[in-house]
Amino acid sequence: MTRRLTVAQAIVAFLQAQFSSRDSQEHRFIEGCFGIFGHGNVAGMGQALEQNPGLRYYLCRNEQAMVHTAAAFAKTSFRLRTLACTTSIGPGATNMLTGAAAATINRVPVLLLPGDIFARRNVAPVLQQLESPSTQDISVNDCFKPVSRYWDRMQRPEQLLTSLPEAMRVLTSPADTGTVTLSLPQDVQAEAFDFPEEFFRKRVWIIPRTRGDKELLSQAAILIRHAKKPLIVAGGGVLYSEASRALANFAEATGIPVCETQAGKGSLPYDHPQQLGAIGVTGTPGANIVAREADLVLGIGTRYSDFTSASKTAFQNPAVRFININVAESDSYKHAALPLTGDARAALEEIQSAVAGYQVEKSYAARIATFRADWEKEVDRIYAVRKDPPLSQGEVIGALNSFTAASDILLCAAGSLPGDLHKLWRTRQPGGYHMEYGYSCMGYEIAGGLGAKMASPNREVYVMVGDGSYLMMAQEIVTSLQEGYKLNIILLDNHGFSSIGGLSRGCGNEGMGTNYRYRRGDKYDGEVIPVDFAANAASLGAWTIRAKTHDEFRNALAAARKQERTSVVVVETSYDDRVPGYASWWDVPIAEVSDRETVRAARKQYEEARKKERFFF
Ligand SMILES: Cc1ncc(C[n+]2csc(CCOP(=O)(O)OP(=O)(O)O)c2C)c(N)n1
Ligand SMILES: [Mg+2]
Repeated sequence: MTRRLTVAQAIVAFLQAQFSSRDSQEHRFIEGCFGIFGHGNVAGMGQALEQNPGLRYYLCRNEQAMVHTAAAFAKTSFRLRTLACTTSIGPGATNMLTGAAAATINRVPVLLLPGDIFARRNVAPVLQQLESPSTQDISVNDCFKPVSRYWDRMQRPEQLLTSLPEAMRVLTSPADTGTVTLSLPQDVQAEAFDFPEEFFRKRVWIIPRTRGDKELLSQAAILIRHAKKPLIVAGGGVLYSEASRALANFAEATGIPVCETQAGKGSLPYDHPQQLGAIGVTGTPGANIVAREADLVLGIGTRYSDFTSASKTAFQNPAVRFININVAESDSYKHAALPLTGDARAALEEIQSAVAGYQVEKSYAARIATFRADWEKEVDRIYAVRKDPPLSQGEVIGALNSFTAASDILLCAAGSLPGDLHKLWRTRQPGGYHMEYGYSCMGYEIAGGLGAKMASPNREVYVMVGDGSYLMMAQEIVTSLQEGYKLNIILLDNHGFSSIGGLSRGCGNEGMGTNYRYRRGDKYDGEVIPVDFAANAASLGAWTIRAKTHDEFRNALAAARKQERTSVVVVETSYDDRVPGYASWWDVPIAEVSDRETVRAARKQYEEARKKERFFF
């Protein structure tokens, strides 16, 4: 039995039949397909999607944004589902590159279907085609290779029969997942073929809870039993594995404190007795001091990015050893760790029985409790700041945190907000804190908020976005209105890049190019350029309100919550008022020579700090 379909029709039919399953919970894996049409896909993928609404089509406003939306949808779904994205050839395709990189770096599945130049070539160069004098076997879609975990080009219809299952394997593989790019030449999309009927049969991809090696597990148990100052670093893998309960059980039974990376934040509620909060460059004093002294670090589902490892200065105990629980072997072996390659939940359950009876010493437990209490006081202090307008960012975070419900989702990506939120946000439920900080991509916020809301329509989604990020990509407000998904957007207007301005000054410079001011001669030190963000968002159709004082901000939140459509609260915040860093460091190389004394001084400090960077063998 065969079914005669075009390549595009076959893709649409195949994707509808793919399901994922974990712990016997089944989900349709590809929930729909975003896309912007052009000559590279309108007659192929566009035709197929129009003819077969079983794979729901979503129109967005920008191709980069739709990849962020798909990634946020997948992240909110703990990687058990995602969305596909179709584009025309050329600029439509390459607009997705940034989103592709972000998804791969964050280890979340997205399926990209960019249109491509003619396989048959005779009419080349077509509009928007990249020509190369050395080969005809190249197009702009080759740029996706390094940012995809799987990349393929469909030159013949029957290639789908081997390529689509491979795409699904990668997308549903906890270890390999990321961006999958299937490049679709526009003539091939429209070509018919007799596909075997079984190809379209329902297929369930079981997402395994892989278990680690027994011998390594017993060695890990010995290391834990001998540890005096153990620390758990909870990364995104804890959430993706839905291992929060297992982590809480293990931490409670052993007393081992837990700190969290950006992706892992919310693994435990903020008020859990073993919760030490954020670790690393944007970490809390307790987590960073405990990390510095730890003799055993149990990293769970973490990639140990430089923000977590404080550029390899976080772990200073000369005798420190690592045990890494991770689905990806390349992560579980990091820092010369004892590798427990496998699923976080499965490994935690196994290791808990292997160390039954072990508990940290009372003095260590008491120290953890003190760090926790001190930190809660510090958060209360920052939340309680009351400034005349412009408000401090910390107080805006505090006001929003106390306004939101436990089940709400806070979403953010770039600027000075991620650091402040990592430290200050009191997360109450797994998934309540959604930070894209693998790529920290300006523009992810509103597009990502849409994906989170599509995945969790019953939870309120709060998007915090800086004025810089907003100006880069706000257009998906229109898509949220079109689809009837309400976002609560909080726009913090500090007239520029507070984060990078601070970084520039920290490197001994003056923050050139980080303020939104008029040019005066060589410098941007004229008046602030007035941008009416509320009018801008209103023009896109959002309900908008401006807030200047603390009370106005709280009232605005309450009014925005009552709205049925996407709302934007615009609040002016101080550019210079920053939440401090606590007991950590980040390696940003400073000019080795300069005629500025401030740069030379910063370089001197930098060279000193770098001495703490470690290798682990
Ligand atoms: C796409 C992209 N371009 C550049 C950067 C580098 N960068 C990081 S934060 C930032 C400024 C963000 O400005 P804004 O959103 O206003 O946040 P603020 O720093 O003021 O808190 C820049 C340019 C980035 N992360 N992403
Ligand atoms: Mg800003």
